[in-house]
Amino acid sequence: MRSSENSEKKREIARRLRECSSVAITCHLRPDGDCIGSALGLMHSLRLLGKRAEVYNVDPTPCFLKKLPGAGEIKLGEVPPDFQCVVFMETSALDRSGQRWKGDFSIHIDHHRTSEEFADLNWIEPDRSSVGEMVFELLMEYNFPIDEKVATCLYAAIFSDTGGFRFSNTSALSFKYASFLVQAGADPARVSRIILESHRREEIFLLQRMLSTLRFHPSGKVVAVFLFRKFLQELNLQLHDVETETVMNILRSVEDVEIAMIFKELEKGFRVSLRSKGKADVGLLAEAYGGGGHPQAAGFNINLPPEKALQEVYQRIEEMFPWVRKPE
Ligand SMILES: [Mn+2]
Repeated sequence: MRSSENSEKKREIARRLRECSSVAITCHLRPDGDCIGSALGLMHSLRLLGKRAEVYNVDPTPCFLKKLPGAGEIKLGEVPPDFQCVVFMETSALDRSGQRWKGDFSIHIDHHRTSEEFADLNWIEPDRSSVGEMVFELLMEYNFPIDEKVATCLYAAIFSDTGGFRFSNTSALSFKYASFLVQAGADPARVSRIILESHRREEIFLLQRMLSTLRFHPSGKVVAVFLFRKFLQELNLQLHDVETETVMNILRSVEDVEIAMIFKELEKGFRVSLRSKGKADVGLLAEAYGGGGHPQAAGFNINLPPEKALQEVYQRIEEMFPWVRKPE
C-alpha cells in the first residue's frame, strides 16, 4: 500500500519536473553531503534536459563539499520568485530550509521520519539510507539523463549518509544504486577523497582540542566530546564550516560504544549531535528534547552549562535505553 503510494508520488514528481522549464532546488539549514550531493545531482540532470536549474541555499556549503561538481555555482540566499518549481531537498519542514516561501509549485523529497507534508508534492521514505538514493531512483526510473557529474554528486550523497557504506542504514539497494552510479562515471576514490580526505590543517587541530574533552559514560556505551566556541576562535574557524564526522567516526570506533555525541557550544547552550551504531534509536532521544533525525543520526538543542547538559543527557539515555546502565 505505502509503496504504491510512493511510486505514485515519484511518478508525479517526475512528470512535474519534465513539465517545468525552470527548477530551483534548496537544502536544509547547515547542509550536509547528502542534501548537497542530491541537489547538485538533480540540478545537473535537469540542465542536461535544457532546463534552467539552480541550487539556492540559505546556509553556505561546508568547505569540503565545495569540490563536488557544480558546488561553486550554489547560490547563497532565498529562491527568487521566477522559478516554476521549487524542490525542497530533505528539509523536513519549510522553516528547516530557511526559505520563507514555497514557490508556485513545491516538491519535498525526504527520508526523515519527522518530515512534514508542507509541499504540494511530498515524497517521504524514512527507510531510505539517503535522499541521494531516492533522487537516483527517480532519475533512473523516469529516464532522466545521468552523466558523470550527476553520478558523482549522487554517489557522494549516498556515500556521505551511509558513512561510506558502513552505517546501519546501508542496504542492498544502496550498493545496487552505487554500482549503477560508478558505471555511470562516479569515481569512488575521488568521492572518498572529497568526503573523507579533504581536511584543512585547522580542522585537525580542532580535532585535537575536541578529543581533549573526551568523556565516557561509566557503562562505556556512551561517549561524548565538546566543541567549545573558544576552540573555533583560537583556530579562526566557523561552526558551520567545520566537518565533525571525523571525530564522530573516532568516537564510534571505540569497542562497546553504542552512542556517540558531540556537544557543540552555541551562543546559548549546546547543539547535541548524536550517532548510534544501531542498538539505540537516537532519533527518539532527540525528539524527547524537541529535536529530530534518524534512528542512527539525530540532533537537538539543550540550554544548560556543559557538565549539567552532559549529566542530563546521560540520565535521559539511561531512562530510554536501560541496557546502557548494566555492566556486561
Ligand atoms: Mn540525508
